Amino acid sequence: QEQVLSYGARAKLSDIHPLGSKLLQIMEEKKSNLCVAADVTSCTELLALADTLGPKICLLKTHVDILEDFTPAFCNALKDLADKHNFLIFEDRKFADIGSTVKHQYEGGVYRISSWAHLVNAHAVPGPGVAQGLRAAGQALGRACLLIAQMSSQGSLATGEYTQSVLKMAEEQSDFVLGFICGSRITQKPQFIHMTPGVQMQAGGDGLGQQYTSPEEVIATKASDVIIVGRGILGASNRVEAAEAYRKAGWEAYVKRLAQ
Ligand code: 5BU
Repeated sequence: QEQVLSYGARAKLSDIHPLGSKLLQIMEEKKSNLCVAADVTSCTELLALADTLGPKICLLKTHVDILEDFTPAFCNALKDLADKHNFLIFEDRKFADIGSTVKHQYEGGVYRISSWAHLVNAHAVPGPGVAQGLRAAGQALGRACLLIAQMSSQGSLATGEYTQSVLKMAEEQSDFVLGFICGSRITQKPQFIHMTPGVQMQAGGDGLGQQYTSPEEVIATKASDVIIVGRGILGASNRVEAAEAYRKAGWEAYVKRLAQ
């Protein structure tokens, strides 16, 4: 029987990435393994979400390129809210090019992602250079990345041997890769943090390929660490109440898994 370590115990592991340790500490302190996917198109609405849901979440996930009124001031405001409510910011950019190009995309352009996002993610398709390019811009800033080992969408090609190769790539660059986007735990190494999108209380999909699994299934059965929830919360009439329901469900599933 495998030993399931608490988030707090994992935060103290000697070979954990400092940002991974920080995230696990936040999760333990706030009793939250909830990441909100803040998929709205206005900066004002996004900041309001960050302020109201901030106390309930460990992580806020953005798609900065869907904002219609992006300004650099928005990034500073978001950073302030992350400090105020003690959560980290994860830009779901899905970098997928050669190292040199992703380095530019990460630190430059209009968004200057490395200056405000604690975490980003990348596809492993280009090979190890994608993480090397990100590391060249992000490591000195204390940033880290997640590799996409599996996707929640129907017919995803990221399965089987591909997923295993992503794991190997992460192990070889664990000074910058602190975990995965995946549907279920892919390694028992407690240093790696597993995050799962495609989460709603009710099973189903969105008609465009998204497939949903419940918080309970994702955390207690699939042994992931973090639930990523967008429309399950954004589509509710009371978003704060919905976020609290997901936080509670995710946390109870974690407590159940710890007791197994
Ligand atoms: P939803 O509204 O809970 O379906 O939103 C899911 C979010 O997670 C959305 O921002 C997606 O871009 C993101 N996502 C995903 O759904 N599946 C994946 O495999 C990856 C990201 Br990687």
